[in-house]
Amino acid sequence: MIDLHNPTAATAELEAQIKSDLVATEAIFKEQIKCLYETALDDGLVVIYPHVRADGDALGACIGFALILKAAGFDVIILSEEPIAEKFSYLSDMAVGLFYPVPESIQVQVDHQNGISEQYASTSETTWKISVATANESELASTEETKVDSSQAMSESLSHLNSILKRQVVGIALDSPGADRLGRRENMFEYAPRRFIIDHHPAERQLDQYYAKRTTASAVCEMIVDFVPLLEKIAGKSLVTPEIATCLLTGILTDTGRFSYTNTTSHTLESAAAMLRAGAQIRELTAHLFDTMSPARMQLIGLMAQRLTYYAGGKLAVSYFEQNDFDTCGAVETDTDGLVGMLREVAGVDVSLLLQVTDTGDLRCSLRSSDRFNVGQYAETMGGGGHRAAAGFTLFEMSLEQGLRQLTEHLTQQLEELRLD
Ligand SMILES: [Mn+2]
Repeated sequence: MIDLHNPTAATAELEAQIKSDLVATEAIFKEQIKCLYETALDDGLVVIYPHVRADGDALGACIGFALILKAAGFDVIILSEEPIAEKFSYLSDMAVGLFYPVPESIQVQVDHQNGISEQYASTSETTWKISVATANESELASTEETKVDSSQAMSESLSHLNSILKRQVVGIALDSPGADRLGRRENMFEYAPRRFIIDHHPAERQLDQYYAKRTTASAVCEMIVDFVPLLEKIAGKSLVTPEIATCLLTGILTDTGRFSYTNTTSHTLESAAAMLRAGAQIRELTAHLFDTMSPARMQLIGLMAQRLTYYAGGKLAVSYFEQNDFDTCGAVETDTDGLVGMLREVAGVDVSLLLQVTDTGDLRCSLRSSDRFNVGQYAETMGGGGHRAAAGFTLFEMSLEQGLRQLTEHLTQQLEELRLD
């Protein structure tokens, strides 16, 4: 039964919260814009960082934002952990020359000595040292390289990355509360002379003058939609093209499950409406993002359904993927996106858990819940994070059997303690 109780009080409360959140983030956005104009207009480079395993929101926000900043006259690049997923190739087509996946073999290490942070971008054969004077943040003390041996391509990659980091005046993390979800690029972001964060995840991280956090935003793309008019005012021209609108609508659609999750608010719909007015094609996008799946994904759904087990009297649904399932099905990473949500859709299920054995033998755990159990909080206790209704974490060096046993016992106990009826 659908419970259509009178939600007047809750609605008023949420609307008031959104209103005050918007005022707070607008103040931060203005600080960010001021900083961009003060530091990044001439030779500086703005470097945008999506989180690892970037999803539709991270990619849509990074590419949309990069195009907006470029239109406003800034030099900008997106440093990504991995190449763009096939499903989002229409986004990368818009960002030719702006999107740079850091080659997998490159690591950046940092040493602190006498106020100098030394970054080492290295592969197994080569180490390049990039010295940055933190005392005078805008100035590079020296750059030297210790080159042992490397292929031409790798040497070019290192030199490219080197020049990006040397010119970086502002680093911007989107859809991630800072460095902790940036993987190998953590140091590159942390040592940007100025760091912006635009994010909608609840996080413990200390707020600062350039950290815009709005947990009432369905997606970071929704936040970028609010950023644009402030920048347009200073730039003195309109900046949103149909392409940019498509990027930003992508994140709103994917993070709200096309306007169906509890994070969908009146402001979300207004933001989406603004993108439609700017030329985003909603039917093409939803058809591509939601109504099309690879044969491999259908095979994975079959495996997931076969292995599905219920616990806690049907309130907990659990399934898993083994390491060789991907090869067997010919699947790629994105083929599992959202599958854990499908388990949650079974009538009576409050929490769903999907385990996946990774290439490195770790256990990736994804959780979804009805709004009666906070999986974000649970994931945090396991070293991960997320939202109330969608979260995840990784158990390192744990076998599938062990992980299944521990997590189902733990979650069953917690669900039973809640005494949901
Ligand atoms: Mn997001």
